Amino acid sequence: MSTKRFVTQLTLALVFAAAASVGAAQRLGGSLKRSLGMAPLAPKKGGLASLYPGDEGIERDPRVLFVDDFETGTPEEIGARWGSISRKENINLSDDIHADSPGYKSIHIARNGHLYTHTKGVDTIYARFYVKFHEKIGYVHHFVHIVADRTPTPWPKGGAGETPPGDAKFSTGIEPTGRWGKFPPPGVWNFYTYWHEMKTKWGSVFNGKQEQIQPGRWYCVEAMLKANSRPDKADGEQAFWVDGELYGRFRGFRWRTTDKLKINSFWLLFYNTDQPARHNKDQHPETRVMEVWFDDIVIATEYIGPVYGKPRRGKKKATPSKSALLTPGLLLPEPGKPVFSQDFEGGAGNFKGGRVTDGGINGSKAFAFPPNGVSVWNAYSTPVKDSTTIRFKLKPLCDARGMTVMIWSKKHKDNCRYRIAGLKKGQWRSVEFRAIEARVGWGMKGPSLEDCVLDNFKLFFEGGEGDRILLDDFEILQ
Ligand SMILES: [Ca+2]
Repeated sequence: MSTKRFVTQLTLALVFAAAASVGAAQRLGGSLKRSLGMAPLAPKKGGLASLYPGDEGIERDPRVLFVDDFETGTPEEIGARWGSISRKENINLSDDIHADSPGYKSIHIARNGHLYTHTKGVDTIYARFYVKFHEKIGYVHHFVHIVADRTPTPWPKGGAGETPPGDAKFSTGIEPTGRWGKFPPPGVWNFYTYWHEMKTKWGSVFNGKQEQIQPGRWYCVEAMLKANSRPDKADGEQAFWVDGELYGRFRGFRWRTTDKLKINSFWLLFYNTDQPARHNKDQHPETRVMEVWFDDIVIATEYIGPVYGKPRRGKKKATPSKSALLTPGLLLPEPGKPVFSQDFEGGAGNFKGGRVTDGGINGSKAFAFPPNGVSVWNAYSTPVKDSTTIRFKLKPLCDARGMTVMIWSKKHKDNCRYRIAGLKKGQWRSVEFRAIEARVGWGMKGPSLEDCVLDNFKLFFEGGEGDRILLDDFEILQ
């Protein structure tokens, strides 16, 4: 067994699990050798960057989705426009820049941290970034990711060791790997990929050209992810370049089962644990300095290539982009009109399994229910669309941390489930999710509520006989 990996993140705490066999690592699609004989993915004279010397004005090209050169704002302001920053205390601006830098500053991350953002949803994405590892870098656990997420949230979601449903998510990481000690740190580049047809639940590895990454040297890295053109066609791809040279191209993927699933998220991640040192048999992990610099990020629908030439006046400052999630309705339709609401002020209505009590939100009434749950039937009926949203508030009066939502689907003749984690005794928690996030099966691996009718709802939890949870402000939005 070896270290491969993926990411789970609950709110801002990174929680990783790891494992997957080397033997299981797949190498799908054409080999690098074969791919070099094919029509080039990138034009000879360079990509979009060659049209904008020094990247000047590249953010105004209609093919460009997102730009940040880290010349504007504090880490906090950068995090606000990206949508999510973690371990802000580990992130600062630096005057360490690459030789072709059209600006003055880069962003520096020590130990652990991330910036996470969203672009409008597309079928093909290219993400170019400059990166430098500290001269004393060790082995890195997780690195930069591109994600297609049907129901995007500002923060990265969990997913370690879980095969994502084909209509909900796929992702690929461009990461340095020591390949189990074969290369000194940080190793060589590879793709680390999660999608519904991966062969192990720990994702799949795709190796490109095995060229040692030199610590202390700046590189221009670009990763491409192209969705399959039709749900039944295995013509998806991924590829990556280092300093403008194609290092790996992999084809033949059926990344998704619906074209409603678009590529829309970019995760500038630097995640470290002591695990990769163990897996790569690093004899001196204590001497390692886990620090990285990034700069000149451009995300587009076409090949970008390294910075080309100089800006007109020697240096420039881009107008940095902001997360597409900050524009309501751009990535996912906003929740529609309420079709049902219940605040328990006038009694329990159709809610069964518990009783109305005091202790609701702001001195109001709430509904207290035991472990075997609360359910509601014959109170509403609405066809499930992408916008269909379920909202409510919960407060455990006991030690229950998690809760399961169960919704019966006539179409699937089965229950769809949705899990709520991280509840805290005595604290109200607002829950909101899309009906299409609920899926058949205990592991939520089956079909979702898409195209079903939402007309019932049940909530239950594990606990003792006297345990109660309060429910308030229940709402279904179209
Ligand atoms: Ca810069």
